[in-house]
Amino acid sequence: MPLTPTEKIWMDGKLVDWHEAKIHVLTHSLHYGLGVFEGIRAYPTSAGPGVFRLSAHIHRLFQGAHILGLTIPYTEDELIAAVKEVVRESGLEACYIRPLVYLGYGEMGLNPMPCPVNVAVACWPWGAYLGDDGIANGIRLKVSSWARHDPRALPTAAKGTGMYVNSSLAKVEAVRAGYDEALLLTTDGHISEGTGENCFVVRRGRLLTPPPSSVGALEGITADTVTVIARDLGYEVVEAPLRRTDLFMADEAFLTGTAAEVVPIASVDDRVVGTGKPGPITTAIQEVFFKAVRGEVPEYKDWVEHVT
Ligand code: PPE
Repeated sequence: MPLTPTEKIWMDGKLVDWHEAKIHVLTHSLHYGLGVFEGIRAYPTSAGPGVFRLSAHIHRLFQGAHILGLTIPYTEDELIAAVKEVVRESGLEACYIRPLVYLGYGEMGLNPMPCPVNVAVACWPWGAYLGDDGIANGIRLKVSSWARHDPRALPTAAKGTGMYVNSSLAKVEAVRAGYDEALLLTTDGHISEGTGENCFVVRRGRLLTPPPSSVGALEGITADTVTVIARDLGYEVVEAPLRRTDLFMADEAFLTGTAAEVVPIASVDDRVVGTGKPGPITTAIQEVFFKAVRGEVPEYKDWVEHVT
């Protein structure tokens, strides 16, 4: 999906033309990958674009920075305002929003402390991450030969930029082998997460998802959204350690993420999951999710944060 430029990118408090939003090649994070980012979506609502769970995403950005030892030189409210400004400037009703905190130009070497902490916020139109067909009919998933990095080696609770090398390795392997997405296991063989999504399994009417902190998965905001929706629909949702065979034996399974949204899993390692078609619980959750993000569900309207 090639990028479609929008008008402006927010860089350290200023709106810069998209094509002028440049950094020096000796930017610290470009070399060593110490940075933190977010992925947020805005959806069209009856009151203009609404940013879905904006405050929760900005809060996670600050928590990630705290974990990585980075001090963001703005408040959460200032970055919330920056996101709203960028979305307003874009004139888009629906977009993907990318706040990025990185170490800028200053010194080289592994001690990042002398470098300035810079912040940028961009947005652009981004369609279905795993394809419209994936959302409607399910995706083909492959268990990766790459293990998810151990939380003792890298703090997986932070959405750290350099940590995505692990996701990219897995994604490329899966795509080259003809699959839509990769699923990463922990080094001891438990399901962790997709390259950019959390994983849910449905068995005997119950939803199961791995406990993020023990399997090195990100605590997904979409996973939290889906958990609330599923419980409100009357389903039990539990965190449980899962292995790949739990996917083979599942009645239904799906992935969740801001970019990916809610995507049914049609097969794992060429084994059909359930009937191979999106199951009734997945479909029911998808239906409420896509209404909630558009501000169409009264009990979830606080999740939608308008930009004006
Ligand atoms: N795990 C990982 C590793 C991850 O990157 C994401 C989001 C999630 C789980 C789901 O989290 P949440 O968005 O809060 O539900 N991945 C972001 C980046 C994707 C990208 O290609 O870049 C996203 O979905 O925005």
